[in-house]
Amino acid sequence: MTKLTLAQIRAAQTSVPEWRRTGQVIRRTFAFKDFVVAMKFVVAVARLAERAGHHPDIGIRWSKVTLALSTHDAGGLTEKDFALAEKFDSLAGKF
Ligand code: H2B
Repeated sequence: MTKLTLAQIRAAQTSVPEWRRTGQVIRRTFAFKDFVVAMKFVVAVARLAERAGHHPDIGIRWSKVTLALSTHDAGGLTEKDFALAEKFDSLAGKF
């Protein structure tokens, strides 16, 4: 996986507008009804991440889950991060 250029990152960001970028990391906070639903989402995120072989950093604060993506192996953002961000967006719609 090769690191995306800034122009490529900006183009990729248009497909995941709810994700905010800070440097070489993209992040989105998802809000749920309560802690139990948030945890169910986290388990589904874990399954998806294992299948993809790519794993987000996960922050849990009661009913809110923050996912952060970056490709450590490449030292920056890659297509993998944006592909996974899109999958997490559609996954969240099911909760
Ligand atoms: N997840 C993320 N977010 N970045 C990586 O660089 C990464 C990963 N590398 N999951 C993977 C695992 C790698 O270490 C293994 C060997 O596939």
